[in-house]
Amino acid sequence: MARRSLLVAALSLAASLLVASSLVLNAAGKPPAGSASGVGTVFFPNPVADLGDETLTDQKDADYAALAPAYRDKVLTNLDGSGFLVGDWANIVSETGAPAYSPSNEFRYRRDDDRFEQVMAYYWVTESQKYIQSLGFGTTLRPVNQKSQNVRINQWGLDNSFATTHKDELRFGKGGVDDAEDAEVILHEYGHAIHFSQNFVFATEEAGAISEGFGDYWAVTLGNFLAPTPDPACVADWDSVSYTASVPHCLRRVDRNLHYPADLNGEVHHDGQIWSRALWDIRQAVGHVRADTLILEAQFDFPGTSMSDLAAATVVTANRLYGRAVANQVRGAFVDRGLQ
Ligand SMILES: [Ca+2]
Ligand SMILES: [Ca+2]
Ligand SMILES: [Ca+2]
Ligand SMILES: [Zn+2]
Repeated sequence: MARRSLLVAALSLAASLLVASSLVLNAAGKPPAGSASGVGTVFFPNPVADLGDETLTDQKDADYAALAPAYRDKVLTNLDGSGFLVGDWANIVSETGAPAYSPSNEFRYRRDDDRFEQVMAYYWVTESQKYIQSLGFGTTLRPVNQKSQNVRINQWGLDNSFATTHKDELRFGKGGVDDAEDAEVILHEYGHAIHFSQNFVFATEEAGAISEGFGDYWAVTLGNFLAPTPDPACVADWDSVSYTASVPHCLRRVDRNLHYPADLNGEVHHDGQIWSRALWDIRQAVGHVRADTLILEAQFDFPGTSMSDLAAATVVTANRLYGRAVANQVRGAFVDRGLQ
């Protein structure tokens, strides 16, 4: 046994030397950022939507048999080559469990291992930024949150993930289903990070509602681009099994028939559903590439006034980017909500 484990150790040392020597070192002797790809096991976007099974429950973070088909291996890109989940577009820190570490960049864990959520956060944050850049942001258009986003996973008992400007950090808690086990929760929070990076001013309740609505929309637009599911308008199908009784389980939806201003009730997440429905209708009308480009472009430097103000700015942006026909479709979606 001892001889065999020595052999294994020697082989793995040789393998890691091989990996190290294949990296091009820069002047500081460190591998260049974004030099490495790897593989990680993730939910895509979450087990309830992926498997179409509304009976799945948290079961105290157990890795039970019905979840097995929901684990998918995906390529992790833009890693910095350190062996940690750190790279061009995401920097993952965890206060629960060990930090995921793999010199060969293989991050295969299940949900009962706290490192699984770290992989989820790295994958979905990185894919968000890659998608944004694929639309032209950072090349033909201004960059949007084009940096390594800090993410912290902690033991916080409340079921409430949040983005904070103070530390420019996304945080994911562990109430009910661990928040970062649902890609749509990660994407929602990344939506707030997008707003922070765009100098979006959170001056009013309506500005807060727009940000919540945009976060829900971001969860749905990117979730359904990468990982389409049969009920695309349902947000956080998996996280919400812990706190919703009715089926389908959804934290919120982006296709509710709410109107401005009659349906405003002063709660930002609720009111945000007016905004997210408008964005969803724009996406249905003009497709996700044009919708996401014009929506992101219109949000820069929003002074935090009202939903109708940002709706008007979005129509103007649509006209500038794509012409009158698309602008009229965008206006129509806002007219349907009472926002134009
Ligand atoms: Ca977990
Ligand atoms: Ca949760
Ligand atoms: Ca969903
Ligand atoms: Zn939010």
